[in-house]
Amino acid sequence: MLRYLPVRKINAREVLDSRGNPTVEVEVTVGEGVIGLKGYTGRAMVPSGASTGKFEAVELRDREKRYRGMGVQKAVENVNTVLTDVIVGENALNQAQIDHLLRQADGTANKENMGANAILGVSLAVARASAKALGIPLYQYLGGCGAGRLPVPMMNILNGGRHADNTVDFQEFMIMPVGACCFREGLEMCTETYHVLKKILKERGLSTGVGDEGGFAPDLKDTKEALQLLVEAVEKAGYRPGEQICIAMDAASSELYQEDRHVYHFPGESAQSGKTVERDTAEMIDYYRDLTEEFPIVSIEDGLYEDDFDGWKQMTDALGKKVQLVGDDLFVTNPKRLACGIRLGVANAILVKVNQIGTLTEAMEATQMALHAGYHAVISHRSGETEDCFLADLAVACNAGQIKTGAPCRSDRNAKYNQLLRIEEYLGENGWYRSPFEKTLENG
Ligand code: 2PG
Ligand code: MG
Repeated sequence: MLRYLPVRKINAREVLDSRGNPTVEVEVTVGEGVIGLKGYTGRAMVPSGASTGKFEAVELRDREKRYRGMGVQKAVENVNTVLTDVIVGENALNQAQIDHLLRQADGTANKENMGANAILGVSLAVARASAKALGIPLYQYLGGCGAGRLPVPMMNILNGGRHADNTVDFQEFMIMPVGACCFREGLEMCTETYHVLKKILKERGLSTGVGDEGGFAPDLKDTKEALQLLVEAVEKAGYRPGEQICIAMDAASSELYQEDRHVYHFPGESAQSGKTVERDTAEMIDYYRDLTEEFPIVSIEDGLYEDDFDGWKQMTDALGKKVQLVGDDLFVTNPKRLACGIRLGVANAILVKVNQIGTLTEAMEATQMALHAGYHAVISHRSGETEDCFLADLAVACNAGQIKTGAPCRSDRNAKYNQLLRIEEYLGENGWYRSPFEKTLENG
């Protein structure tokens, strides 16, 4: 049995992400020199957000002239010097210890010294190299023989907020193929709907240009118009809304929140209607109730401000039995913030983004904590992505049941869907796909 798989070499470089911003890529070589083993190299690339939560681990940027301050040469250097010194010689099979050492080398709670982008690159590449050395797929290395649940996609086909330059205030309008028999069929259903939506927009003279995550970004009157378009596209694609395909939204409401006045300002809706549109916490909750009564919405992410645990509690009490309430900026994949939310009965699901917390171990801990507490977990991309599809394997490894990774458009998004198609094929009869809302929907 292979017990010791030493890390031999680490090399980081600056590459580009899907938005044309620099990001960190790390290669880790393990095993060289151990009798009977050759060297195996694992590579990982780090994603990057736009609507970043204020409690996220720190993404280190150079803030120099090149790349308009967005360079990551300091993070790259941190990997190639300090982090390499700490990790070379360590056992790659002990991911928890690797991640512990990385955090220790940084020494801060939010990873601001080394940069979470530097730390995460090493953490993920170590896992990839280990899986390679063992000759097993990444999802199996991470999740063991119990890993087999293909996630239901939460597919963002209409973009707004910080991800597009249109008048749609909420950030993401997504479709979920809950009635599909398997992942492959779910992907098919969503992709057909996506193309139908494009046709509808075109016929109405609306823009078919896409936002950062590949969803369309037309100028619309308000949220209801976006939801109506989704329902229409689902129907015209030949599916039953609310039964075969449901709707999920990411309000990303921290972006709309005015801290000084405790209200949510809707700039697009205001511009379209010619009067200022603002909603306070109670009005936001009423608004969501109204929307969920009118449309087949099963999930709302970041419905309220990232630090308003009281408001979140009210929203959970009001809507939590009927709708999945996902904490993204609220929990920032941080086991400590999630534990607090679980204790208070706040939200009922977590969005898991590996770069929000900065190590694989902590991201997996947050996912397991959520699932054990009866919360849902959605494994998620960032709006700035790369061709790396680590999160597809992670979703299956954790049996999370849901993945959020954009529209079926742009290779950075499709890389994840394509990897899930492969995994479903590898798993064969050991793979399974089921709606995360089965019980909720049955119980009404
Ligand atoms: C979100 C994400 C991903 P960003 O808010 O959920 O869709 O966006 O990566 O910009 O934070
Ligand atoms: Mg979000």
